[in-house]
Amino acid sequence: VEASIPEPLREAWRKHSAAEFTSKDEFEREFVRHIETTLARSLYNCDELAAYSGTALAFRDRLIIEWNRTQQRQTFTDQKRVYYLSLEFLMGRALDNAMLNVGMKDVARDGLADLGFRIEDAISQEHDAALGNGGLGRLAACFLDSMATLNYPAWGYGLRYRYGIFKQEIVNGYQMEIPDYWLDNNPWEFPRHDITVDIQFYGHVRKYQDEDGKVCHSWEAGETVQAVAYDVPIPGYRTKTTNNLRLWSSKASSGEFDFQKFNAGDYESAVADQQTAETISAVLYPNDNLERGKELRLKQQYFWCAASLYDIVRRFKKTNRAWSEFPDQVAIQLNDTHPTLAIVELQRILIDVEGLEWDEAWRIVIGTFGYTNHTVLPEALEKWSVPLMQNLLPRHLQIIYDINLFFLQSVEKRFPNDRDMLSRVSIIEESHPKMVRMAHIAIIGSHKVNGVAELHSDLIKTTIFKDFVEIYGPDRFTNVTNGITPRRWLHQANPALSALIAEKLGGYEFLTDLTLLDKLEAFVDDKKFRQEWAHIKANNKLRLARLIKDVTGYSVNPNSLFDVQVKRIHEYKRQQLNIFGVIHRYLSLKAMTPEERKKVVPRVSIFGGKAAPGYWMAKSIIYLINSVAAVVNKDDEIGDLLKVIFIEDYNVSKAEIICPASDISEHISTAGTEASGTSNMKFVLNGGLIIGTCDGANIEITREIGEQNIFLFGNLAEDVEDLRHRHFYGGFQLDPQLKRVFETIKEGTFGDPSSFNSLISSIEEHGDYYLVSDDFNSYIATHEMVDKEFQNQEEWLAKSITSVARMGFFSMDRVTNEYADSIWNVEPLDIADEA
Ligand code: CR6
Repeated sequence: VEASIPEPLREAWRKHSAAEFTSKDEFEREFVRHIETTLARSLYNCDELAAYSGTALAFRDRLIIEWNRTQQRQTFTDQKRVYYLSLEFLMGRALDNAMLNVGMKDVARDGLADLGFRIEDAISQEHDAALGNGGLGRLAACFLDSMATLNYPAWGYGLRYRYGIFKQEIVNGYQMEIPDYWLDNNPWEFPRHDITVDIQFYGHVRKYQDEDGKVCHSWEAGETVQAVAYDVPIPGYRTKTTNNLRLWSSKASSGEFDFQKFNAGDYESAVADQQTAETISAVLYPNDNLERGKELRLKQQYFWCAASLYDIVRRFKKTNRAWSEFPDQVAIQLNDTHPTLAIVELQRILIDVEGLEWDEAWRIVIGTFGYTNHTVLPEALEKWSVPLMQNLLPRHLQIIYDINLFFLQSVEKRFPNDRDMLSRVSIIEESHPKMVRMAHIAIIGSHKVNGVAELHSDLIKTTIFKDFVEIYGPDRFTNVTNGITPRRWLHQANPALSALIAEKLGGYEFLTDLTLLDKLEAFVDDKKFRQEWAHIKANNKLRLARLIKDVTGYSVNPNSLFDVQVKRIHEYKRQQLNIFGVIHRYLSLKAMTPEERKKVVPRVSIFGGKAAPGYWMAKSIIYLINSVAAVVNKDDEIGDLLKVIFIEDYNVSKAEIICPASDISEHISTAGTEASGTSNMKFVLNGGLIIGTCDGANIEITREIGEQNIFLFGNLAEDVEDLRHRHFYGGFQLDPQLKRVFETIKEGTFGDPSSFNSLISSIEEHGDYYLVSDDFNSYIATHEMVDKEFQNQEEWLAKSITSVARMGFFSMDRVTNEYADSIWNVEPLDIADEA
């Protein structure tokens, strides 16, 4: 507040306050000014990258003006805010999104044309902000877009990784990982060197008595690292609200200790300390649905939670309210268990620093937090070893033990003599070493726990968290089915389709009320509309065919059926089922007469996705796909009838080209393993049909669009356990068609068969945990139906249009409103109604 200018001097400020460009001419002026001053270039020296930067800087100025107004207004009205804590924000590119949200893309296009550039070329210069692995990180990004669009006072908090998810290169069929250094030329962040927090690690706990004789605890640091804030403005679509994403970067703290070393002439070691501190926010862990328990990861988690909470508490304290009002002012959502330490940290601040009594503090904590679970896979449930935690966060471990003690005492009272129950729900797993179960802290310390699709939310209540439902009753648990932002995933990715829909519905209101799409059903039988719809899909396929040519060198026939599976490579997502199916198709084609082949629908099987660098099975799946591609794509007898494509380095900006171009996409996880999936929604919203299992959000998509519009196959979640059991005890029968596929691989048709041994033996010999063999027959049969139905283009188009019309439910805006009403209890604040 000392930095605030006194009232008599403010007139001069107001007179010169920054203004937004509002016309093409003003945009051009801003663009040229940035090129000539900020970038120190000129019209003799302006390439496409500079044109991108100039455009981005012009738009950034607009965003930051709105950002300032939004923050001032939110502070002034002082109502409840939401804080979304996520270790991942998979944002993708920002410029196109900013232009569309602000409503100035046409202005920029014309302005750039005047100055000698194509807007598409400028847009494609931008490096993706890829601070996430997959669906979880992308969900966080969709949240930010939606919260701003709906005018919720909301902040995201995350880590400013120097390296995002690695860049994938395919070399001789194998995945190689290249570091993703993305921060050069990133105009979207504002360093806030004045907003720093000292974060402590290690050390010990000092117990003392205060003047009143109360026993207190103080955590004496062993090491201190500084967190520096970097702010990223988040514009809403056609609203003045511009929210904030605050990312923390680590730096050596300028404490005494370093200076002592420095003065003692130990320059090198002072620099080494600096580097150690900087490694905390250096790199995103590249695992999706897997936790590996590395100390640096725990350091990242605490660093980010502690900095964010310090910031949130500081903001709350400025309001001079009583602590009991904290949950009326602050809602914190935990994106998975990664930020669970925030629960412990808030309790620590309240009792150790602010001097509250335990019970009062704990009521505040529970009122503040909500926890979203994103998986039931056991290998993804976070556990930290007690010795590790003891060493790194000694005071937090004590508090965790106290939380556990009080919790177990209350359970004991309700369920006397049930020792098994106590050991099952305890925060501490009595293993060697003992482990802290983070999900248990997250459940005990939150007022709401939600899953991300109906089946998934049911599963967590009946399996992994069953005991907690007994303890707390069903009200603490709820479902909020995931969604996607239609701004990026329809309007931005598929402008032609968005324009066609707008033409039919009389405007773009559907982008902020996606249920309006249902009006499209009235046009399903409209011949001309169908043709236009088909034409847009054909163009999108051409655009993808160009991308494929660019990145793989293969030419594909754009009239083929485009069959797409793009997502992280994982055994549970079953890309192996897909590629075995492709081999089966290849064998069938080879066995056909030329006459029979004439009736075949040509197909392009398109794959994309990254494997975690240490996940060997996933890497051999990629290698198999590329090995099959190498054989099939040069088989002249087969020609266009089958092509296999692996698009390297699948990311958000590639997804924007791929999703609008699919005829059919694959969402084929073993039933009960995919919590929700969100790309399924993106493909259907863009007029692609899907083939899928009864898993995650596929089930609700089916309910919304109708089962005649989706290709479902495979065993149900309720039968999975039984089947797995039978594989081990009743013997295992390999599906005969899959057997033929395996024989072909073993004969060396796709190169040295030993490369694929573990892939095959996991099914043939090791219990086929993911039920590839059980589902193979129905998978193949369903693909035959796909071929058949694709030949009836009119019917296919009707399905495509009807499905899009019924996708309103999957808007992220519905999701955000549900969280706001049932978990956060926050209201929107439209800054346009300024007093
Ligand atoms: N991997 C789920 O697996 C879900 C997203 C977002 C995932 C996926 O089905 O759609 O979260 N889970 O809710 C985790 O990351 C733990 C994912 O992206």
